[in-house]
Amino acid sequence: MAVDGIPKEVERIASDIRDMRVRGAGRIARAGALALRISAEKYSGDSLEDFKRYMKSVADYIVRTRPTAVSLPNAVSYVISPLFRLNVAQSVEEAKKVVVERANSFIAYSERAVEAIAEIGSRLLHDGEVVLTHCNSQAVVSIISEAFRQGKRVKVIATETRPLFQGYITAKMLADKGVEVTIIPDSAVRSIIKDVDKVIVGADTVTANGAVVNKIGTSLIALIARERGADFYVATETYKFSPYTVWGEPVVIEERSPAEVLPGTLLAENPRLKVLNPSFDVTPSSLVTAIITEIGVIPPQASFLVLEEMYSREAVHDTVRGVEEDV
Ligand code: RUB
Repeated sequence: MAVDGIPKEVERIASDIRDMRVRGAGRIARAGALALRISAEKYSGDSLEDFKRYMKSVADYIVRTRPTAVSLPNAVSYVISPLFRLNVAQSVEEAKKVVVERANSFIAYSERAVEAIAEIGSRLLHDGEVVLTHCNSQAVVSIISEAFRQGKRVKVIATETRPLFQGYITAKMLADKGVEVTIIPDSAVRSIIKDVDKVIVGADTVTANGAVVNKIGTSLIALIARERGADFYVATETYKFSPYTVWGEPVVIEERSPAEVLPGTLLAENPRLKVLNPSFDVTPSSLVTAIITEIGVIPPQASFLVLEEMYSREAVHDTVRGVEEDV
């Protein structure tokens, strides 16, 4: 639903996220930051209070597009919270400048983080190894691409990732670079795990207790990897760690349309059929070997420490409450 006064470009970004033309937690976060920057640049009023109210409504509108990846509220909060928490601006012009600078710095940080993850993660891969991945994660693709660039002949198994087949995107990205990739049905993971050295997946959210929320099916793959004794790595930027979980807020698992699972004609022919389409699941920290981040490879049990360092106890509280209450 659109909000009064929201620029067309921002409505377009929101619908791109909602309809998954922009997808993957990192890209979603950067799109959110860009939407806030465009909104600030296009604002033409001269009341600071009105500007803050407007930015808050844009922020809410953007965050509502997809509920699971915490990268989106974290990016939005990074961009606009100084206006509310620190009262940094005394005029609309100053406030706009703050939003534009924060959006730019978030986007630049996010891009550098993927490069750092590629560099760090590539050290974990060895020549000739077979890596299995699920869905399409920019962080994972960057690690495998970097290892391949260094001359390591890694082979990749990509799950097709039903119902929307993001595994095809991963396979195509890697095959285009020359990596040998095989696509398998999701249900074939247990049959082929004996050929796999390492599993690496991305993340939409990492909770304070080190659980990883990622594309539906990830937790089954983690169980299978554990059964076989294969390492199960998660590659993620630190802004996908959720400060909200420190305060006990549950991660909302997005439920998408039944039409993604069964064609509309079959649904119409079978009105008594029920379809569930949860988009993500939760892998407990006990199944995760390590998390590859831009600040290093950490045990999942260290997630709380990452959050504490990033936000500090007080700031975590502000992130959860500040923006909502101050407007
Ligand atoms: C994408 C998905 C990805 C993470 C990480 O789900 O689960 O593994 O978002 O991706 P969807 P990245 O296709 O539903 O958005 O590393 O690119 O942030």
